[in-house]
Amino acid sequence: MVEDAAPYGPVDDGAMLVRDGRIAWVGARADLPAHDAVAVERLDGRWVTPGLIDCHTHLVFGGNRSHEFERRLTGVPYEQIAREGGGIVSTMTATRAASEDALVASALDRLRGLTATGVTTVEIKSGYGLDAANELKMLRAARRVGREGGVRVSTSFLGLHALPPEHRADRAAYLDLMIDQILPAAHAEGLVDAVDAYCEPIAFTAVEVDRLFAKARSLGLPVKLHADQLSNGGGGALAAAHGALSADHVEHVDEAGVVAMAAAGTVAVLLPGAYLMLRETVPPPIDLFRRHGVRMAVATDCNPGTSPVVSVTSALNLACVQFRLTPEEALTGATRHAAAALGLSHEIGALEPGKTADLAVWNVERPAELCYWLGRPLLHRRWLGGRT
Ligand code: DI6
Ligand code: FE
Repeated sequence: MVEDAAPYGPVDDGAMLVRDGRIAWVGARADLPAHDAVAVERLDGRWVTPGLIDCHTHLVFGGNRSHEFERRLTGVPYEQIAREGGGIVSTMTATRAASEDALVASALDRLRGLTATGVTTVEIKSGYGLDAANELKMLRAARRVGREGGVRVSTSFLGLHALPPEHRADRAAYLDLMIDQILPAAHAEGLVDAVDAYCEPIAFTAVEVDRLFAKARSLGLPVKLHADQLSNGGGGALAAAHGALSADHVEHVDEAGVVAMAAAGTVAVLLPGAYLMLRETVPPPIDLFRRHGVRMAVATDCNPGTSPVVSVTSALNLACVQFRLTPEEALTGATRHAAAALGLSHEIGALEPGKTADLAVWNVERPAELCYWLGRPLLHRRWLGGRT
């Protein structure tokens, strides 16, 4: 399948030439140019897509929060658990207690779910360490997941995720620490590909995020934002004002925010797993995104609190069923538009000459099946940079 301007842009009876890990040519087999291929792989008529891209995850963390899941099912709200010192802070405690090796091992275990659903690139955030040693530990673990897990990893620094208990009486000191010390230190170690923040009444304010993003830009780092998930806090517009790669969740973004995102080219990253788990009832404004030409990506948001989802094809299903995305939109959201959300459009996300040969080969008869089955294994093979 060649994903081009048209939906899917399918090529029937197609062929592809891969050279030095990159796509050299793709098209109909009848048009295959003369070549000196050293190896030929026959895919027996199977569908080929770009390797899927999970552009928003918190794959590295300690413990899990199934105990909070049980409480929430009895009606206790997510925000209440967070305010009582559970939520992100409970995962912080488990993450601080875990060694880097243990974090890598548990993340690799979860990663197997993602790669089994065709993922070749995964974004991984910090944000459960919330102090210098543990934020760096998480980011180093994320880099190792890339080296040891057979995927490309893009990291995001999420120091402004929650206020840790030791700073409850001194918020300003926490901001100084994260923005002026830990972010630059992590960046200097080559651990940061982008900077993210959680902008919500239970987390950080627009003014605080503004300061973080100014620092990120002074370091030359792109930004993205957990925006307008539980409430409309102007997060979409804030992200756009900073030229953010993406604004994520965006259930409650208003039209002014959507217009600003369109003008800035900020991708709307939809996270239907979190929407499901939190039993949300206000879906993101899909029609506004369509009308104003905001690109939509779809990701798992894999995290222990609001989205214990380790299957990107399940996220595609949930985006279609809950948000009424078309299967074409959903699949584009885990390929071309997910690449844009990571600032990697020049490298991945489409089957085009020059892009890396990150491919997923599927046992399906129609591409819509990738969004239709819920939990059925569909992957035949995966290629990363031209290698299975
Ligand atoms: N992503 C996040 O970072 C927060 N919610 C979300 O969808 C909090 C995740 C958590 O509760 O651990
Ligand atoms: Fe998230």
